[in-house]
Amino acid sequence: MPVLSSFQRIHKIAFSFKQSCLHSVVRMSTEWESEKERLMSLPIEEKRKLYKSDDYIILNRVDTWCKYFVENKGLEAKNPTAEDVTEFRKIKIDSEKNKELADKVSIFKGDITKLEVDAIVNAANSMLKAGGGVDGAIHRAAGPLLQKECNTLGGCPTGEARITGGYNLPAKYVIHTVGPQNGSAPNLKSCYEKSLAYASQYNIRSIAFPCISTGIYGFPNRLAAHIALSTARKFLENNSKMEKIIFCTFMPIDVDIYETLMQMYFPIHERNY
Ligand code: AR6
Repeated sequence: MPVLSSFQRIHKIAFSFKQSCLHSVVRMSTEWESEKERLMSLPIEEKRKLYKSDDYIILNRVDTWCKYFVENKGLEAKNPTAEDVTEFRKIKIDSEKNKELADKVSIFKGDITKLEVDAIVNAANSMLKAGGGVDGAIHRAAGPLLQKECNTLGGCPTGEARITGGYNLPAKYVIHTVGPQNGSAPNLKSCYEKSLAYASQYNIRSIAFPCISTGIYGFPNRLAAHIALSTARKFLENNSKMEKIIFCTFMPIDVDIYETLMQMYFPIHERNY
């Protein structure tokens, strides 16, 4: 056995320490990467066994806006205010597409983590660290590997979006977007645009949005709904591959606002506003 000098011994210890650090970094990143890859290729029946709860909701159990409108009598009596009409008139809609698009949007009342869609959007913070509200619910349902993947992304600025796997969620992907805390309408619009911009690259045909920024970040609910609906309307007019955009309303106030404003942005009957 060769006799090592003290310099060689120190060098050897330092080398093996470096190797073990490298190994643990590689092992940590491999854990979420390989699980993400495995889940993406699992047959749906196998994947369903991993969901945290059995009460997941498949896409065609979420009524289209058209069906919702017909089945919920009395929605027509919900009239927009004069300010709603002014806000709505800021975009020009292609009314030829009204009928087609009314089948491509939905209001869903409840927990976004239950939806088996291609992507759900998370109202995240700029550090992409699990917080409260919908963010907390998504991280709890997805499991700890979601945070591990988020940790590799280097955060996300306000108005931007980042995409990760959905892990134990019924949704294939989570798109994390950071809403404004100062009421900035352009930043909120950008959250919706940047989230939708992932659709073509990741072949996302169905996506569900919570009411971004309207909880802890305090954005006014009604203006937030106008921004969500107008951005979704313009996106759908120009992207025929998107099959379903779901507006996930969790609070009664948002249900009421969306039921009113959807009638302008996605009219079922021709009405001029
Ligand atoms: N499913 C759908 N919507 C939900 C759920 C759920 N399970 N839980 C809450 N909401 P918020 P923000 C609704 O506060 O305002 C976090 O700590 C909620 O009722 O979740 O963008 C992040 O880490 C409201 O309508 O998001 C950030 O620090 C909407 O989701 C910060 O909060 C958004 O409320 C982001 O604040």
